[in-house]
Amino acid sequence: MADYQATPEDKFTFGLWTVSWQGVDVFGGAVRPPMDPAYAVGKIAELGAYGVTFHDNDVFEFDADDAARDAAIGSFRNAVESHGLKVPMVTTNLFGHPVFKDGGFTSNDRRVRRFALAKVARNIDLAAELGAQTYVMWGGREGAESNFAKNVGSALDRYREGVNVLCEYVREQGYDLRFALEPKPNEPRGDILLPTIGHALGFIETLDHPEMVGLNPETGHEEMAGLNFAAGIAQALWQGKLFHIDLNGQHGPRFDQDLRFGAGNLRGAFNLVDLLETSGYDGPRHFDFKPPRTEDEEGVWASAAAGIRNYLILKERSKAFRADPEVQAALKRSGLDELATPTLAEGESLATLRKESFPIDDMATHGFAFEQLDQLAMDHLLGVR
Ligand SMILES: [Mn+2]
Repeated sequence: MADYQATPEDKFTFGLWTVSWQGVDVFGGAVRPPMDPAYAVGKIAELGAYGVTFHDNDVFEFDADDAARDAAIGSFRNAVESHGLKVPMVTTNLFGHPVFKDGGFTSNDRRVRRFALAKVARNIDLAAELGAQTYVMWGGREGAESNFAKNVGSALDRYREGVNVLCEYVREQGYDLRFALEPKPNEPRGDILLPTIGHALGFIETLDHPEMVGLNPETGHEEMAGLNFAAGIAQALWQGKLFHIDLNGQHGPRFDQDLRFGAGNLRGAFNLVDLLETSGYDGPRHFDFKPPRTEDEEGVWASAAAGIRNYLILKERSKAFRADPEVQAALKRSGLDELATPTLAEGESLATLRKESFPIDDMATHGFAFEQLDQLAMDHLLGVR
């Protein structure tokens, strides 16, 4: 049995907020003590990770003065450097403090919107200083509980204004940084703006610099909306917009479970790893999960290690699936290569098709053998082939 040990080349990264989550939820308080960021960085490095990511207020308090902020960043930075980790992505907490109760970029209170943009800009400077290339925007509070509370058109105008202003700032500063929007349908708001991959892709095309903005989709967020995550990721890749990805586990449409990657929808996880590993995606494999409140610190690290382990197992299963001659024959029988062939040949037009005589009976009775193909995938996933 392989040991599924990660190396930095696997590009696994962890949010600082994942392993240091104290378990505060809507029904209960903290179940675990605070975790020093520098300590968390060391433990993440031990897992064989490539890097660590953070929200500004994972490292320093919302109301930290300059001296406290600098000291906290210095301690975090020392830990990152001494363990040879990277900081490929940084993000902003625009959801925790009461001022953000109606959102950051789209709060009905203009003062809050102005404050939010200033907060992000300051943290973008830090992200650039630490060498991050992706800046994630999760607008968890950008939304409403009731429709009359928010004019969606105006809110999207303000969202776009905010992203445009920040893109302009990055260009002015000459930072090598792209933005990645993270869709989520609900929670903490009743309804969140840009709720799915598709909504966010549509929004990006309206920006001043759409080339600077892509996506950071999260497994659980798409599955909360009842969507097929791997299929959404495939479209994001097709549009050149998969800038980053949040891996975790979810059991269908319900509250955001943030389970370790591989828990919940295992078939979906297999489809996703197979897609990422065969698509040429070379960005971080970023874990954004919450070790359940039942776990002590040992359980936290077991949960973190298991996400990596599950990814590597599924990667191995995907390789075996793709290398199996029976699978290759099944893919051909199912017409995958034919789908990759343009519908019209060079020089043909609709007029060609309108003159063509089609074998309707044969087309109607032709079976696609998708079930045989899918069972081969199941056999590989279950390890019986
Ligand atoms: Mn989540």
